[in-house]
Amino acid sequence: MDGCPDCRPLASRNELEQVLTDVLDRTPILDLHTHVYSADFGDLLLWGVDELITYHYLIAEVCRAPHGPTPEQFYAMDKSRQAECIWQNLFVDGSPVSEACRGVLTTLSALGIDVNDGLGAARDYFIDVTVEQHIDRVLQLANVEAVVMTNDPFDALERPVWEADGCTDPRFIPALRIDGVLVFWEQNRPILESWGYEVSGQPDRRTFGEVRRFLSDQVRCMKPAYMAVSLPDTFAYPAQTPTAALIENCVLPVARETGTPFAMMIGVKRQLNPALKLAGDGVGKADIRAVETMCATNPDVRFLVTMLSRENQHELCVAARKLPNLMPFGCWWFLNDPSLIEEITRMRLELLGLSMVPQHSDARILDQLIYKWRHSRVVLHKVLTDKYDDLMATGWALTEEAVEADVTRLLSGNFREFVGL
Ligand code: FIX
Ligand code: ZN
Repeated sequence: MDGCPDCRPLASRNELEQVLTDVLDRTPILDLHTHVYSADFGDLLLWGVDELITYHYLIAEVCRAPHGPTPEQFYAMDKSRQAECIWQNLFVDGSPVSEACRGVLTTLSALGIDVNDGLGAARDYFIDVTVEQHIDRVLQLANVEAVVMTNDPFDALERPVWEADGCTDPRFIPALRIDGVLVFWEQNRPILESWGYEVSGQPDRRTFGEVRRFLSDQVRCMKPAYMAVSLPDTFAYPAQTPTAALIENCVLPVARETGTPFAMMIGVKRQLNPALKLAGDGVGKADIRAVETMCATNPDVRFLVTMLSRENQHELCVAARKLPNLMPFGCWWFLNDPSLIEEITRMRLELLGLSMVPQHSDARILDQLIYKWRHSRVVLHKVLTDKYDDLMATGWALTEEAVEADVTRLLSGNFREFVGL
């Protein structure tokens, strides 16, 4: 270890804290689930201050404000007026202490905007900014080397992009989103038929073959890191449902044949309040047996799983201890808050060590990558400091080199290795 500064054991908690700050800041992230797009996808890529402020998390919050609008009143406004309404109700009429409000401020500050100068000043910043410049600046400020998109083959705005040159920016990695088949089968089956896939109403052997052909065609076209679906809290597997039948007869065979992992995001209580539209979904505790059974009976398929309910987190960790083809990931949606990220990350490190992916951003607006990762890095720092301090207390010689290797695994390496990137 002589002469190698990174190989010398760290001498104290103070030194550990400094090393962790430095390593977490400089280690680039591969963000494994987002709703952002490369510039190839045009208006599908949301960016800028009005999009940032009208994020659906803040729509739900403004409709609770003492003098806030009803959902109907809010959605009757144009985007600019919506942003002003949110700014007035959540940032002026009260302190913006919620995670989603704080995120707006973290992002604007990082861009060099004085958040005390109001919405107008923030808008002025964006007047001369191009989307290409902003992509470069946001990824650099967030230290994100690549993001995985959410690519829906049924999205009318996306399809022309894939029929042309597809995604040309290697920093944006495709993911094939298949809710359109697994969750909205009845609605989309006629569309599949119109594209030349002979799919009947009831999923039967012929239909399964044609759905497999559709999925394989999409995998060939997009070259996705994984196939993904968001499933309700009531999801059951195995089960006598179209979703379970399509997973068993179509998704899993294609995952096996193409070597494409399957990502499940489980626990949404869809449209708890339909008036809130995209902001109207809730959360429910799901049945971990669906995950356990699917992973246990398909050991040759790799599964990325995140669950929306806080109450599912411990059993997901225990299931992952038993099933090496199960990779838990992220603190999703209503769990993406410092107190819950801390609880879940501590639990995962204690039960799974480094064999998990602690976080994803789920960013819907490009700018959010800045705050979602700055906030998560702070919590990761807090948890890793305690865990490494406990390790050092045993006499273990912890080096900066080891910390670097661990943090790289957590922020990109585990995902890359699991999906074969
Ligand atoms: O299904 C999903 O990908 C969810 O993440 C989204 O539907 C959700 O609206 C979201 O953005 C949560 O953060
Ligand atoms: Zn998402």
